[in-house]
Amino acid sequence: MFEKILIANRGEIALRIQRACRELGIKTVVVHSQADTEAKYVKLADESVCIGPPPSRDSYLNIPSIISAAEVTDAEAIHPGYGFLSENADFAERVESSGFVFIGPRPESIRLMGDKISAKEAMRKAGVPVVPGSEGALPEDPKELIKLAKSIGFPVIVKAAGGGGGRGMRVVHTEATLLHAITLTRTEAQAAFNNPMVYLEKYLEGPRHIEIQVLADEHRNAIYLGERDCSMQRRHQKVIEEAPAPGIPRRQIEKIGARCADACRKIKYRGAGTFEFLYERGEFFFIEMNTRVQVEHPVTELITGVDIVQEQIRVAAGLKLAYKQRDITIRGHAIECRINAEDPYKFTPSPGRITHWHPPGGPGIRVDSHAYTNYYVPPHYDSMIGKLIAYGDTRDQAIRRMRIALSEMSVDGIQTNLALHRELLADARFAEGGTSIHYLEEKLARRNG
Ligand code: MV4
Repeated sequence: MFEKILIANRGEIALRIQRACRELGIKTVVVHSQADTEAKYVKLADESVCIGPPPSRDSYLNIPSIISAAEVTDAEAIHPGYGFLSENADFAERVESSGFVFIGPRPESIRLMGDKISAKEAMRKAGVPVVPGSEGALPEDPKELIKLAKSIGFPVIVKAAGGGGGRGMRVVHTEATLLHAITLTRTEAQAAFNNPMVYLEKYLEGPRHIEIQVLADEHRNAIYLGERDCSMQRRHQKVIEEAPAPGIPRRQIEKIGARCADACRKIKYRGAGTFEFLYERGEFFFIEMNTRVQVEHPVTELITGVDIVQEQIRVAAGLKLAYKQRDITIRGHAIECRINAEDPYKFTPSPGRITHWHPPGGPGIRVDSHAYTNYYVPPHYDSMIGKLIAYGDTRDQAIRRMRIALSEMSVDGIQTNLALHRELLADARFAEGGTSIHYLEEKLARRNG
């Protein structure tokens, strides 16, 4: 096992990774920008290195500075967290060629999944059901494009191979608008991702976003840790996640989960990963794979008892997963509310000093946050300041515990989305479970007239 790990991230996930390291007896180095120098989670680390000015580009995305920090502190491995450099194959490669271990998949796996066309192709070949659509990149010939779209059936969606997470896509309802949409998406994709490749899919109009968590080691072991329902989102930002997904038969999860684990073995995947699916009319359709630990990993940890970050570290060190599939049982229900520093109506960031931070507690409550009274939320980064996670024997109990937690919690000095969470936890359709990816935006539109 490693003696010392460098954490190339900030905020709650930097603290989460520190906690995993500490439990494994590993020393930690945190790199930070000038905007995060005073944060308590930085002081909690065994060592810290300032790697640059506040803008991410100059600090958390600065590859040479991060590698130098690992060199001067004698760290053996680098954990990238989520966001920033976590899914940058070039970074993973530079980490390894500099003699450090990248805590994540091999660079080839990151690259394979980073290109959404090759990811889909690999998954289709590995027996994972994918959204119907074009096989590979689109041809140039307009006649062929129209023929292809017609064979898929309108509405279709044009997606950029270099996109993902909602970037670089366009829905097309009619033949008349198809060619222009493809041209536009190609141009945008070239500008945004330096890759003009686009592909076509059948557009699913009211799906749920269900994802499967997997873990794999270098000894041909791969397991799935059940699913998460991440349908409650606004503008591709998840707001509430939960596990298990309400109303989906267990045997169907077991079938798709086994396919995902199998695919991991086939592509020789290593580390934690998430298979993203759209779920509509009782069917799963693969769209993308994420090759990092995700924000919402705690709901899976609570229903399985597996520490996902510790497993990431174990498998990166070349050890076997601590679990076989038969060791994994799903117990209870967990819900996560993402707490953001933002305007409750306009959803614009609301950075500033937290004059009063009162987190909730009690049975079944977990708070993953680096915030505290007097913490200054810097304006340079994501507005998420923490996650409130409730666990219960049943979904009903998790909801009741979350409602209580939200009523106890208070944050002063900045604006937050706590009121939105209180509203959603009181929503009748949320209480039923199984809302589509459009539910929250439709609810907000109704509320605002
Ligand atoms: C889709 C889709 C409907 N049909 N693909 C958006 C994020 C990216 N990961 C894929 N996305 C979508 N792909 C087909 N064929 C609808 C979305 C989508 C979405 C997906 C997951 C979560 C939230 C979403 C919000 C809007 C659109």
